[in-house]
Amino acid sequence: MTIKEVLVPDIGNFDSVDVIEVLVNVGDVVSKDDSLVALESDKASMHIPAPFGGTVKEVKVKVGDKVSEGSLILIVDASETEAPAKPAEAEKPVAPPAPATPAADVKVDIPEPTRPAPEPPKVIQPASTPNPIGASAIVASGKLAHASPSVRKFARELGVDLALVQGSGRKNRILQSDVQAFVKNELAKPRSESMAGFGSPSLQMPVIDFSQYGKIENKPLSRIKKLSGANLHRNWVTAPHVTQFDEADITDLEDFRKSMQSEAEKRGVKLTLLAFLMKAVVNALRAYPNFNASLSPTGEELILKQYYHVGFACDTPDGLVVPVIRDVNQKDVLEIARDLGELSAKARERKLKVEEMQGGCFTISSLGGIGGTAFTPIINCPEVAILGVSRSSVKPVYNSQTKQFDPRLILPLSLSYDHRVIDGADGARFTSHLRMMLSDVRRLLL
Ligand code: CAO
Repeated sequence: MTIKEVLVPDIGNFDSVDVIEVLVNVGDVVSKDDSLVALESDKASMHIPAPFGGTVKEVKVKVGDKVSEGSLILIVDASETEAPAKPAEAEKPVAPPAPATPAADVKVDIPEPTRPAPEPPKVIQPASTPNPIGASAIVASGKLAHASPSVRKFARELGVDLALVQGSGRKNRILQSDVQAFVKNELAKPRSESMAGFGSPSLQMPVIDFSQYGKIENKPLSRIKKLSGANLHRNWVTAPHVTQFDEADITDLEDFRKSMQSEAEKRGVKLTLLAFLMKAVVNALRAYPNFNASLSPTGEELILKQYYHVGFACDTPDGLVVPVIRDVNQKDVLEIARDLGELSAKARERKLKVEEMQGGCFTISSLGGIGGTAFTPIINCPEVAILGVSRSSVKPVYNSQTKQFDPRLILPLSLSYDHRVIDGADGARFTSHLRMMLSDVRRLLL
């Protein structure tokens, strides 16, 4: 039997340092460089590695003891085990070289000054960050965690931000078991948010040289097209869309609009159907507040808005923009029409300010001036619904009183909604409400 003592090596200028973890027990077989105890002073924490392999015969320290250079830690029988030294850990932090300690042949392993961790990169976290153990686990908080180097390494391997882990050790020190419990807990959480990105299409389009089939020309996308393209794609992938189609009889409304036209022109305003649609939409939003809402970032709450800012898709030579008319509920149709004219002119002249495109609750996309019978508009997230309007046309509508078909002006409506927030029944109720408002101009102007 070769009995050897393991002493605390030169640990710099530290004296009376706390033993915060004892990592071995009597009877354990240790290899050279295995961590034996963890020490912590006010300024640093460090592990004491085994200077040689052997079997632990006695443990001379316990958690809470204070030790200094030369303090006896263990008695080890070094005769039976000639375990080879483990290769150095790849991720061991770089430590200042410890002075030699001939007396006990022990070196300081990882003197780690308790300095703040390097500033983590700021994460602008999209709601759909894919992360198998929950987004919170990988977002570095920048808080300093109280943990030993080995626990830090363990946490790094799992991608866990230690600042989010509650320590159960002395002085709230984070132990390996705390990290394991944290990961287990994260895995048990509902994955709605963390999995949001997993269903997104990740397949790349094949790269094709179209010139092999004929003459081509490359035309760069405008800045607006690139921006709106990315947003449209995100919205399409994130929100499960359903489109409800309906038709509104706008015969009387159109008569009224035309009768108002000359008066509007005197005021320098072009009174189009869109102004009336805005009024009808706000009325429907009041009746169905879930449409005037956004999902909270956690996906667990609905943020109901008590203001009524309505955006409208505007076709410009550079691409699609969505100016927002504020407080539509407080404006009459002529005021709305004036705003519409001014904002769409600004949009086409590229003079829209950023704030004039922000804060919308709901969007209307009207292709009525161009044509088409129906389409599926893409929701302008984080709004939860959008109304598409196609070209009105005269259709025969059966009149049950006269038992005849009457020619009526019918407006096609296409309401896309986020099915996470709105059920099909409410989608149909919303368009029915719109239809009712638009077919009776008196209600609309109330
Ligand atoms: N049915 C029939 N005619 C309609 C109509 C409808 N639903 N809506 C508008 N019109 C008529 C108007 O009355 C007007 O006729 P007159 O010139 O004879 O008076 C004409 O179409 C043009 O209207 P407009 O476009 O000037 O005015 P608007 O208020 O209807 O629309 C705006 C304004 C900014 C929404 C529109 O110009 C526009 O840009 N539309 C495109 C929106 C778009 O691209 N959406 C797609 C988004 S998804 O990619």
